[in-house]
Amino acid sequence: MSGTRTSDAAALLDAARGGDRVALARLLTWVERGGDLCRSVVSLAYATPGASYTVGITGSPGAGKSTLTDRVIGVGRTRGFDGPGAVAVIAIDPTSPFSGGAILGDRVRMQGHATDDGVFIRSMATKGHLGGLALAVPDAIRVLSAVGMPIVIVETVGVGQQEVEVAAAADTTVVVVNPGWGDAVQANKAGLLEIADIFVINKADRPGARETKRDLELMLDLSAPGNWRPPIVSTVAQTGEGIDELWAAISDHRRHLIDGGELEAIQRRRLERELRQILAVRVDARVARATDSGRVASMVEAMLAGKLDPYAAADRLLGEALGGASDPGPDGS
Ligand SMILES: Nc1nc2c(ncn2[C@@H]2O[C@H](COP(=O)(O)OP(=O)(O)O)[C@@H](O)[C@H]2O)c(=O)[nH]1
Ligand SMILES: [Mg+2]
Repeated sequence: MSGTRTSDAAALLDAARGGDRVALARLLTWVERGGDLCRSVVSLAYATPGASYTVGITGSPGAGKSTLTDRVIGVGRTRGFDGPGAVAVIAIDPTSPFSGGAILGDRVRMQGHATDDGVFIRSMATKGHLGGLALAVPDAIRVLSAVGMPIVIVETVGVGQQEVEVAAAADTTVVVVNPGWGDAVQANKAGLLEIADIFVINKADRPGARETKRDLELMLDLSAPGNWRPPIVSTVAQTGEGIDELWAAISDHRRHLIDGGELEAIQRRRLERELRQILAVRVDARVARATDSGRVASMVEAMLAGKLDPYAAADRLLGEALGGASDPGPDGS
Protein backbone atom coordinates (compact mmCIF):
# COMPACT_ATOMS: atom_id res chain seq x y z
CA MET A 1 0.00 0.00 0.00
CA SER A 2 1.55 3.31 -1.00
CA GLY A 3 2.01 6.18 1.43
CA THR A 4 0.27 8.54 -0.97
CA ARG A 5 -2.89 6.52 -0.76
CA THR A 6 -2.82 6.47 3.00
CA SER A 7 -2.42 10.24 3.17
CA ASP A 8 -5.17 10.69 0.56
CA ALA A 9 -7.45 8.54 2.66
CA ALA A 10 -6.53 10.45 5.81
CA ALA A 11 -7.29 13.78 4.13
CA LEU A 12 -10.62 12.50 2.83
CA LEU A 13 -11.54 11.11 6.22
CA ASP A 14 -10.74 14.43 7.88
CA ALA A 15 -12.82 16.29 5.32
CA ALA A 16 -15.70 13.84 5.72
CA ARG A 17 -15.54 14.25 9.48
CA GLY A 18 -15.86 17.99 8.96
CA GLY A 19 -19.09 17.43 7.00
CA ASP A 20 -17.76 17.19 3.44
CA ARG A 21 -20.27 14.83 1.80
CA VAL A 22 -18.33 14.56 -1.46
CA ALA A 23 -15.32 13.28 0.48
CA LEU A 24 -17.54 10.79 2.31
CA ALA A 25 -19.04 9.57 -0.96
CA ARG A 26 -15.56 9.03 -2.38
CA LEU A 27 -14.48 7.05 0.67
CA LEU A 28 -17.47 4.78 0.25
CA THR A 29 -16.68 4.30 -3.43
CA TRP A 30 -13.24 3.08 -2.41
CA VAL A 31 -14.80 0.70 0.09
CA GLU A 32 -17.22 -0.55 -2.53
CA ARG A 33 -14.39 -1.32 -4.96
CA GLY A 34 -12.26 -3.16 -2.46
CA GLY A 35 -8.52 -3.46 -2.95
CA ASP A 36 -5.71 -1.35 -1.51
CA LEU A 37 -7.68 1.90 -1.31
CA CYS A 38 -10.38 0.15 0.67
CA ARG A 39 -7.78 -1.24 2.97
CA SER A 40 -6.21 2.13 3.74
CA VAL A 41 -9.61 3.71 4.42
CA VAL A 42 -10.70 0.85 6.66
CA SER A 43 -7.51 0.82 8.64
CA LEU A 44 -7.75 4.56 9.32
CA ALA A 45 -11.45 4.32 10.15
CA TYR A 46 -10.68 1.47 12.49
CA ALA A 47 -8.23 3.56 14.46
CA THR A 48 -10.88 6.19 15.19
CA PRO A 49 -13.98 4.21 16.02
CA GLY A 50 -17.23 6.11 16.35
CA ALA A 51 -20.35 5.17 18.21
CA SER A 52 -22.96 4.72 15.53
CA TYR A 53 -26.01 2.56 16.02
CA THR A 54 -27.04 0.49 13.00
CA VAL A 55 -30.63 -0.31 12.10
CA GLY A 56 -31.17 -2.89 9.33
CA ILE A 57 -34.42 -2.74 7.38
CA THR A 58 -35.11 -5.83 5.30
CA GLY A 59 -38.04 -7.50 3.52
CA SER A 60 -39.30 -8.43 0.07
CA PRO A 61 -39.03 -6.03 -2.88
CA GLY A 62 -41.96 -3.62 -2.80
CA ALA A 63 -42.76 -4.15 0.88
CA GLY A 64 -42.24 -0.44 1.47
CA LYS A 65 -38.75 -0.48 2.98
CA SER A 66 -37.57 2.70 1.27
CA THR A 67 -40.76 4.60 2.10
CA LEU A 68 -40.41 3.43 5.67
CA THR A 69 -36.73 4.36 5.74
CA ASP A 70 -37.64 7.87 4.63
CA ARG A 71 -39.98 8.13 7.66
CA VAL A 72 -37.43 6.67 10.05
CA ILE A 73 -34.85 9.20 8.80
CA GLY A 74 -37.34 11.89 9.82
CA VAL A 75 -37.67 10.61 13.40
CA GLY A 76 -33.94 9.97 13.64
CA ARG A 77 -33.25 13.55 12.60
CA THR A 78 -35.73 15.22 14.92
CA ARG A 79 -35.41 12.98 17.98
CA GLY A 80 -32.61 10.47 17.48
CA PHE A 81 -31.83 8.18 20.40
CA ASP A 82 -30.40 10.85 22.66
CA GLY A 83 -31.47 13.95 20.80
CA PRO A 84 -31.39 14.94 17.16
CA GLY A 85 -28.46 13.77 15.06
CA ALA A 86 -27.26 12.97 11.58
CA VAL A 87 -28.57 9.90 9.77
CA ALA A 88 -26.79 7.85 7.11
CA VAL A 89 -28.53 5.34 4.87
CA ILE A 90 -26.95 2.54 2.84
CA ALA A 91 -29.41 1.09 0.34
CA ILE A 92 -28.39 -2.30 -1.01
CA ASP A 93 -30.03 -4.33 -3.69
CA PRO A 94 -27.95 -7.44 -4.26
CA THR A 95 -30.27 -8.59 -7.01
CA SER A 96 -29.26 -5.64 -9.17
CA PRO A 97 -25.54 -5.18 -8.53
CA PHE A 98 -25.17 -2.52 -11.18
CA SER A 99 -27.63 -0.03 -9.75
CA GLY A 100 -30.79 -1.04 -11.54
CA GLY A 101 -34.23 0.48 -11.30
CA ALA A 102 -34.85 -0.67 -7.76
CA ILE A 103 -32.09 1.53 -6.35
CA LEU A 104 -33.22 4.45 -8.45
CA GLY A 105 -36.66 3.94 -6.91
CA ASP A 106 -35.10 3.94 -3.44
CA ARG A 107 -33.58 7.33 -4.11
CA VAL A 108 -36.87 8.76 -5.26
CA ARG A 109 -38.65 7.35 -2.22
CA MET A 110 -36.13 8.98 0.11
CA GLN A 111 -36.41 12.41 -1.48
CA GLY A 112 -38.10 13.78 1.63
CA HIS A 113 -34.62 14.59 2.96
CA ALA A 114 -32.81 15.55 -0.22
CA THR A 115 -31.93 19.05 0.99
CA ASP A 116 -31.02 18.16 4.58
CA ASP A 117 -27.25 17.92 5.00
CA GLY A 118 -27.73 15.97 8.20
CA VAL A 119 -28.86 13.10 5.98
CA PHE A 120 -26.49 11.07 3.85
CA ILE A 121 -27.98 8.48 1.48
CA ARG A 122 -25.87 6.09 -0.49
CA SER A 123 -26.83 3.15 -2.67
CA MET A 124 -24.28 0.43 -2.72
CA ALA A 125 -23.24 -2.39 -4.99
CA THR A 126 -20.31 -4.69 -4.50
CA LYS A 127 -18.61 -4.35 -7.84
CA GLY A 128 -15.09 -5.15 -6.78
CA HIS A 129 -15.15 -6.15 -3.17
CA LEU A 130 -14.40 -9.86 -3.34
CA GLY A 131 -15.59 -10.26 0.21
CA GLY A 132 -19.05 -9.38 -1.12
CA LEU A 133 -21.65 -7.63 0.98
CA ALA A 134 -20.57 -9.55 4.04
CA LEU A 135 -17.41 -7.42 4.12
CA ALA A 136 -18.37 -4.33 2.12
CA VAL A 137 -21.29 -3.45 4.42
CA PRO A 138 -19.39 -3.64 7.72
CA ASP A 139 -16.56 -1.66 6.11
CA ALA A 140 -18.99 1.04 4.97
CA ILE A 141 -20.61 1.16 8.41
CA ARG A 142 -17.18 1.51 10.00
CA VAL A 143 -16.39 4.50 7.79
CA LEU A 144 -19.75 6.16 8.51
CA SER A 145 -19.18 5.57 12.19
CA ALA A 146 -15.66 7.00 12.06
CA VAL A 147 -16.91 10.21 10.46
CA GLY A 148 -19.39 10.63 13.31
CA MET A 149 -22.75 9.39 12.02
CA PRO A 150 -24.76 8.48 15.14
CA ILE A 151 -27.40 6.54 13.21
CA VAL A 152 -26.82 4.28 10.21
CA ILE A 153 -29.75 2.62 8.43
CA VAL A 154 -29.06 -0.28 6.06
CA GLU A 155 -31.88 -1.11 3.66
CA THR A 156 -31.56 -4.48 1.99
CA VAL A 157 -33.82 -6.83 0.05
CA GLY A 158 -34.42 -9.84 2.26
CA VAL A 159 -34.56 -12.78 -0.05
CA GLY A 160 -31.57 -14.98 0.62
CA GLN A 161 -28.59 -15.98 2.69
CA GLN A 162 -26.58 -12.97 1.66
CA GLU A 163 -29.18 -10.63 3.14
CA VAL A 164 -29.18 -12.59 6.35
CA GLU A 165 -25.45 -11.90 6.46
CA VAL A 166 -26.05 -8.23 5.84
CA ALA A 167 -28.51 -8.18 8.72
CA ALA A 168 -25.72 -9.49 10.92
CA ALA A 169 -24.07 -6.09 10.49
CA ALA A 170 -27.07 -4.35 12.09
CA ASP A 171 -27.61 -3.84 15.81
CA THR A 172 -31.39 -3.85 15.41
CA THR A 173 -32.93 -5.70 12.47
CA VAL A 174 -36.39 -4.69 11.31
CA VAL A 175 -38.19 -7.20 9.07
CA VAL A 176 -40.94 -5.68 6.92
CA VAL A 177 -43.87 -7.76 5.73
CA ASN A 178 -47.20 -6.82 4.16
CA PRO A 179 -50.77 -7.86 4.92
CA GLY A 180 -52.07 -10.71 2.88
CA TRP A 181 -51.89 -14.37 2.44
CA GLY A 182 -48.60 -16.04 3.14
CA ASP A 183 -46.28 -13.07 3.52
CA ALA A 184 -45.40 -14.00 7.07
CA VAL A 185 -44.86 -17.59 5.97
CA GLN A 186 -42.55 -16.46 3.18
CA ALA A 187 -40.54 -14.37 5.61
CA ASN A 188 -40.23 -17.39 7.85
CA LYS A 189 -39.03 -19.59 4.99
CA ALA A 190 -36.44 -17.02 3.97
CA GLY A 191 -34.95 -17.25 7.45
CA LEU A 192 -36.08 -13.73 8.34
CA LEU A 193 -37.92 -14.84 11.48
CA GLU A 194 -34.66 -15.68 13.22
CA ILE A 195 -32.97 -12.40 12.38
CA ALA A 196 -35.92 -10.14 13.23
CA ASP A 197 -35.67 -7.97 16.32
CA ILE A 198 -38.80 -6.10 15.27
CA PHE A 199 -41.53 -6.94 12.78
CA VAL A 200 -43.29 -4.28 10.79
CA ILE A 201 -46.54 -4.97 9.00
CA ASN A 202 -46.40 -2.14 6.49
CA LYS A 203 -49.29 -1.21 4.20
CA ALA A 204 -51.60 -1.74 7.15
CA ASP A 205 -54.10 0.32 5.18
CA ARG A 206 -54.71 -2.82 3.14
CA PRO A 207 -56.92 -5.73 4.18
CA GLY A 208 -55.41 -8.65 6.08
CA ALA A 209 -53.12 -6.82 8.52
CA ARG A 210 -54.77 -8.43 11.53
CA GLU A 211 -54.40 -11.93 10.07
CA THR A 212 -50.75 -11.32 9.28
CA LYS A 213 -50.19 -10.17 12.84
CA ARG A 214 -51.84 -13.33 14.14
CA ASP A 215 -49.65 -15.48 11.84
CA LEU A 216 -46.50 -13.78 13.11
CA GLU A 217 -47.56 -14.11 16.76
CA LEU A 218 -48.16 -17.83 16.18
CA MET A 219 -44.76 -18.32 14.61
CA LEU A 220 -43.12 -16.43 17.45
CA ASP A 221 -44.98 -18.64 19.94
CA LEU A 222 -43.53 -21.70 18.22
CA SER A 223 -39.99 -20.44 17.94
CA ALA A 224 -37.39 -20.84 20.69
CA PRO A 225 -38.04 -18.28 23.41
CA GLY A 226 -35.21 -15.80 23.93
CA ASN A 227 -34.89 -12.85 26.27
CA TRP A 228 -36.33 -10.54 23.62
CA ARG A 229 -39.62 -11.22 21.90
CA PRO A 230 -39.78 -9.22 18.66
CA PRO A 231 -42.65 -6.73 18.88
CA ILE A 232 -44.96 -6.41 15.88
CA VAL A 233 -45.67 -2.87 14.71
CA SER A 234 -48.28 -1.95 12.09
CA THR A 235 -47.43 0.97 9.83
CA VAL A 236 -48.62 2.91 6.83
CA ALA A 237 -45.33 4.29 5.60
CA GLN A 238 -46.98 6.60 3.09
CA THR A 239 -48.86 8.54 5.76
CA GLY A 240 -46.45 8.02 8.65
CA GLU A 241 -48.96 6.07 10.72
CA GLY A 242 -47.22 3.80 13.24
CA ILE A 243 -43.79 5.38 12.75
CA ASP A 244 -43.64 6.67 16.34
CA GLU A 245 -44.38 3.15 17.58
CA LEU A 246 -41.67 1.78 15.30
CA TRP A 247 -39.12 4.25 16.62
CA ALA A 248 -40.16 3.40 20.20
CA ALA A 249 -39.63 -0.30 19.41
CA ILE A 250 -36.18 0.38 17.93
CA SER A 251 -35.24 2.49 20.96
CA ASP A 252 -36.50 -0.21 23.34
CA HIS A 253 -34.46 -2.87 21.58
CA ARG A 254 -31.37 -0.69 21.69
CA ARG A 255 -31.91 -0.07 25.41
CA HIS A 256 -32.38 -3.80 25.95
CA LEU A 257 -29.06 -4.56 24.20
CA ILE A 258 -27.16 -1.88 26.10
CA ASP A 259 -28.60 -2.69 29.54
CA GLY A 260 -28.00 -6.41 29.16
CA GLY A 261 -24.40 -5.97 27.94
CA GLU A 262 -25.59 -7.64 24.77
CA LEU A 263 -24.44 -4.88 22.43
CA GLU A 264 -20.81 -5.53 23.28
CA ALA A 265 -21.26 -9.27 22.81
CA ILE A 266 -22.81 -8.64 19.39
CA GLN A 267 -19.85 -6.47 18.40
CA ARG A 268 -17.41 -9.20 19.45
CA ARG A 269 -19.23 -11.85 17.45
CA ARG A 270 -19.38 -9.50 14.49
CA LEU A 271 -15.63 -8.89 14.50
CA GLU A 272 -14.95 -12.59 14.79
CA ARG A 273 -17.23 -13.33 11.85
CA GLU A 274 -15.59 -10.59 9.82
CA LEU A 275 -12.09 -11.85 10.56
CA ARG A 276 -13.06 -15.38 9.54
CA GLN A 277 -14.60 -14.04 6.34
CA ILE A 278 -11.42 -12.14 5.45
CA LEU A 279 -9.33 -15.24 6.11
CA ALA A 280 -11.61 -17.41 3.98
CA VAL A 281 -11.51 -14.95 1.09
CA ARG A 282 -7.71 -14.75 1.25
CA VAL A 283 -7.19 -18.50 1.43
CA ASP A 284 -9.57 -18.90 -1.51
CA ALA A 285 -7.63 -16.37 -3.54
CA ARG A 286 -4.31 -18.03 -2.80
CA VAL A 287 -5.62 -21.49 -3.60
CA ALA A 288 -7.03 -20.17 -6.88
CA ARG A 289 -3.65 -18.71 -7.81
CA ALA A 290 -1.70 -21.84 -6.85
CA THR A 291 -3.99 -24.21 -8.69
CA ASP A 292 -3.74 -23.10 -12.31
CA SER A 293 -5.11 -25.73 -14.67
CA GLY A 294 -1.67 -27.02 -15.73
CA ARG A 295 -0.70 -27.75 -12.15
CA VAL A 296 -4.00 -29.47 -11.43
CA ALA A 297 -3.80 -31.49 -14.66
CA SER A 298 -0.39 -32.84 -13.73
CA MET A 299 -1.70 -33.88 -10.34
CA VAL A 300 -4.59 -35.66 -12.00
CA GLU A 301 -2.10 -37.55 -14.22
CA ALA A 302 -0.17 -38.60 -11.13
CA MET A 303 -3.39 -39.78 -9.50
CA LEU A 304 -4.35 -41.77 -12.60
CA ALA A 305 -0.92 -43.39 -12.59
CA GLY A 306 -1.45 -44.45 -8.99
CA LYS A 307 1.38 -42.25 -7.74
CA LEU A 308 -0.71 -39.80 -5.74
CA ASP A 309 -4.01 -39.88 -3.90
CA PRO A 310 -6.32 -36.86 -3.95
CA TYR A 311 -5.76 -36.06 -0.26
CA ALA A 312 -2.00 -36.02 -0.70
CA ALA A 313 -2.46 -33.88 -3.84
CA ALA A 314 -4.61 -31.43 -1.87
CA ASP A 315 -2.03 -31.28 0.92
CA ARG A 316 0.67 -30.47 -1.58
CA LEU A 317 -1.36 -27.76 -3.35
CA LEU A 318 -2.45 -26.22 -0.08
CA GLY A 319 1.17 -26.10 1.04
CA GLU A 320 2.11 -24.35 -2.17
CA ALA A 321 -0.85 -21.95 -1.91
CA LEU A 322 -0.20 -20.89 1.66
CA GLY A 323 3.58 -21.04 1.50
CA GLY A 324 5.58 -17.98 0.46
CA ALA A 325 2.86 -16.21 -1.62
CA SER A 326 2.73 -12.47 -1.11
CA ASP A 327 0.00 -10.88 0.92
CA PRO A 328 -3.04 -10.05 -1.21
CA GLY A 329 -5.26 -7.02 -0.72
CA PRO A 330 -7.96 -6.85 1.96
CA ASP A 331 -10.39 -8.69 -0.23
CA GLY A 332 -7.93 -11.04 -1.82
CA SER A 333 -7.40 -8.86 -4.86
N1 LIG B 1 -50.79 1.31 0.27
C1 LIG B 1 -49.56 1.50 0.73
N2 LIG B 1 -48.54 1.59 -0.15
C2 LIG B 1 -47.28 1.77 0.32
C3 LIG B 1 -47.03 1.87 1.72
N3 LIG B 1 -45.70 2.03 1.87
C4 LIG B 1 -45.14 2.03 0.64
N4 LIG B 1 -46.11 1.87 -0.30
C5 LIG B 1 -45.90 1.83 -1.75
O1 LIG B 1 -45.31 0.58 -2.10
C6 LIG B 1 -44.43 0.72 -3.21
C7 LIG B 1 -43.06 0.16 -2.89
O2 LIG B 1 -42.45 0.95 -1.90
P1 LIG B 1 -40.89 0.98 -1.64
O3 LIG B 1 -40.66 1.84 -0.47
O4 LIG B 1 -40.13 1.32 -2.87
O5 LIG B 1 -40.61 -0.56 -1.31
P2 LIG B 1 -39.22 -1.33 -1.16
O6 LIG B 1 -38.96 -2.03 -2.45
O7 LIG B 1 -39.47 -2.30 -0.07
O8 LIG B 1 -38.16 -0.33 -0.83
C8 LIG B 1 -44.42 2.21 -3.54
O9 LIG B 1 -45.30 2.45 -4.60
C9 LIG B 1 -44.90 2.85 -2.25
O10 LIG B 1 -45.53 4.08 -2.49
C10 LIG B 1 -48.14 1.78 2.63
O11 LIG B 1 -48.01 1.82 3.85
N5 LIG B 1 -49.37 1.59 2.07
MG1 LIG C 1 -36.27 -0.01 -1.63
